[in-house]
Amino acid sequence: MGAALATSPLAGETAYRTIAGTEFNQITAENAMKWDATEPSQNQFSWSAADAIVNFATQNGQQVHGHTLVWHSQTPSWVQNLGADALRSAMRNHIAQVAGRYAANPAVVSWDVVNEVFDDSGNMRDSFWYQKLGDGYIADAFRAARAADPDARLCINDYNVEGVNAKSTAMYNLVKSLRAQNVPVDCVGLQSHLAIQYGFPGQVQQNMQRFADLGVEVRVTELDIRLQTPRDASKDAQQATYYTNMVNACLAVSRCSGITIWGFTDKYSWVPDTFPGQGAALIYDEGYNRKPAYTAVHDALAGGGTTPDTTPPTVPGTPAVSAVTASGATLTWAASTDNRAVTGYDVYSGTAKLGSSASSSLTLTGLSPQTAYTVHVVARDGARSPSPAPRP
Ligand code: 9MR
Repeated sequence: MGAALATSPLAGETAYRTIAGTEFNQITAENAMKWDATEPSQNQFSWSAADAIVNFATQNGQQVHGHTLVWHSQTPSWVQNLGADALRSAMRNHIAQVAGRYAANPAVVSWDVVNEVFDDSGNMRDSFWYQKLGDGYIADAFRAARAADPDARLCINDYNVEGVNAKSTAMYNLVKSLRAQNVPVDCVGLQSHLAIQYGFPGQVQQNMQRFADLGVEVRVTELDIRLQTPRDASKDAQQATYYTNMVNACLAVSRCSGITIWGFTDKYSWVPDTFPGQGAALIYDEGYNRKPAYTAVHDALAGGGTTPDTTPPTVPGTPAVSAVTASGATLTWAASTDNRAVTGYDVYSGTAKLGSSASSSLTLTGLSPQTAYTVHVVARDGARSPSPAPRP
């Protein structure tokens, strides 16, 4: 269980240091290991903030996930202004110096080698890296990182790749193709900057599993779940459910190696600056009090450990049908409840599964025209114990 840490409160606030040092066993530098922090001018390296993170982890028996070697953002203009050959050399040198500095340090176990190489549609991002070097910079960066730190797990990291969607499928295809070319990609980071008003992404567990089936580790690397401020009890509860869902998805996939929250206190979060009117995305409030989201994460982890979950979800409500077309229909049902969390629903006709949904509604397509269907809905929880006796 990890957290991203910010340099200034880590240096100056006792409450921040205490929670950061005791509640998490892995940390990520929120900004201190990025290119603008570590190599602000060419070949002039600045290690103080990055070292502070690594030293803090060492003092507290924690691991460090390095973030990030090659990114289009927070990269100084001197890098962006280089020509192709000089850019390639600067990238290799940066990776050699930054990953190399901590290669012998047992605390530093992994690196985000490249970050956010896709645009929002799942095409290659038209960054200065791509414009000058083509997509070959990705394989090149991984090989340089392997050479710099042969023992570190090397990751590719991105946002909006949590569920099954066009962008995560592009990521899947890239990782598959890199590994087929023996490029040393060991893990995929699902950033997971979620928002309760946009719904929980569909098929997170299935998405993690398809990456796992390629032989790579998966990690939730930057989890936060924002809402439209101010908080209230109902938003807090929905946020807590989303945290539970994310932890349960990871627990259900053996190659999901952990979860890092992007911060831990609402006092320090990138969200309000980037999305005005939104925030409160983390598990502690601004006064370092635990929120329902904290309890959700804690209980999901405890439940996934020594105590098996033997309580199935309650039976979902009878599905109501609407929007009937020649070959489709929408089903909606009253949600199940569960002692931990409902993770999804499956819709059956007899023994045939017609579809699955993360929410209490599903639009069926591809049905036979002029045909009556009798369907029932089954709820699932994180232990994958289905709800009792399907209800027609
Ligand atoms: O949280 C980081 C914030 O303090 C920085 O100003 C910002 C600059 O781009 O980067 C934030 O962290 C990002 C992370 O490095 C990569 N994924 C998205 C994160 C949120 O923007």
